[in-house]
Amino acid sequence: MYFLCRDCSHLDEGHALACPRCSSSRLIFHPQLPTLSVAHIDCDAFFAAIEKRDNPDLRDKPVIVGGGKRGVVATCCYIARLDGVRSAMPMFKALKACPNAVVIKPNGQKYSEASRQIRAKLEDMTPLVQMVSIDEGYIDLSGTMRLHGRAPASQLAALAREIERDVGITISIGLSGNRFLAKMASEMDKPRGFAVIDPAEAASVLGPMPVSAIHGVGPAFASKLARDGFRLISDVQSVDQKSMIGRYGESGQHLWQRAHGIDHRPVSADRERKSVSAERTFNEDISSRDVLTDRLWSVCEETANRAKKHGVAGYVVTLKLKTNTFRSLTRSVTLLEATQLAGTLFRITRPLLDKETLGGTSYRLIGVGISDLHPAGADQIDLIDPGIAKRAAAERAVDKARDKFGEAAVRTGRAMRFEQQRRK
Ligand code: TTP
Ligand code: MG
Repeated sequence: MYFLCRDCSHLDEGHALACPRCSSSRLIFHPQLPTLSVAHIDCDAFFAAIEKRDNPDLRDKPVIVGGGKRGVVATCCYIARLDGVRSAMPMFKALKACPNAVVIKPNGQKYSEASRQIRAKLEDMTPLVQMVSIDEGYIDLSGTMRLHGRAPASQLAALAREIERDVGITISIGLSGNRFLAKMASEMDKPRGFAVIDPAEAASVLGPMPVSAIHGVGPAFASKLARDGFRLISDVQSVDQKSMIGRYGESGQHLWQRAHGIDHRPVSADRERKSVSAERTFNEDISSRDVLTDRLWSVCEETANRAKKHGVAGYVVTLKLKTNTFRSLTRSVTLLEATQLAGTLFRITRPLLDKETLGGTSYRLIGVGISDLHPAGADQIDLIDPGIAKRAAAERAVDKARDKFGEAAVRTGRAMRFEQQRRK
């Protein structure tokens, strides 16, 4: 057994109760501490933590960060979470659950600055850093032992202390051998956590968790799995890979692999291109859901075309809207497999748009983007809809025809309706 002291980074063999160097009792134990090198870092209650840092009076109070009375909760501190407040909850509901919460409007500039500071600290350790959102990222510290004179686990403990000291907020760290397991680990011990999963123990650690704990398994797929008897990850582990492929195609294969802790995605520091997107500002503000849905389709096609041109696919799909009062909002969904297909982008973003058009708000801009980019594989499959393989083939056939005969060679019904409206 090995232990790591989170207060002085000392890593040694044994079963100490307190650190022999600094007497701290903040120790973690794991036999693979000296060897594992892929980590996921996620800030705790990020926006709320920054607000507490900047106003110490808020320290012991429940804090919610979000927009006005009609808005939603962006995040809240862990004190407010005790009352059941959660991200994306309507503000009126959050205030009902936690009436004495202090509500603060988001200050994007401050959060971006903290995010930049954190990224810089990670990049001081290795260039293999991949930030996937404003407050989380992956780092692959393989081969850095000699350069830094200590194991990745020790470097990460030091990183957490440095971020507390210099940025003024806490992070949670998950250490493992691949991205998926590192992310699962970082969620296990939040806040101010440090958890380790050795890929060899993945099956037993993941087994008791619900299938929905696997990133990319959305509510629709989870309920389909439940109907088929797959509620826990151990249910997926109990069948062989072939039968999962038989039931759900490539989606079944990916699910089976994740259930066994397998993830071949590398931590890729793609510094050149972080995202691909397309957006459109309207001549007149639009509140009709149907019209917005048509515009959504055309930005999905444009984004997909750009992604195909660059040969990339993205794991995160983002819908962007700007209201007639210039309020910007973004909604993101993470997929289990990267996509570059317009059909998938549309299926993912349409329900997000539907939610935002419930109140009859007028919008002046719509956009769709993909991020967490990777080189596109031959076939991008996502778990939400196993029928994707057929549609992917159809979409590629359309692309081929367009390459050969020009853009107008193949037009979807939706795009034609859009053009007819524009002509009118
Ligand atoms: P998260 O990392 O999902 O949440 P968090 O950092 O607030 O809390 P946790 O300790 O559980 O990691 O998201 C990072 C920030 O992104 C969050 O502070 C606010 C913002 N955000 C939104 O604006 N809307 C959302 O729906 C979510 C989930 C996050
Ligand atoms: Mg976070």
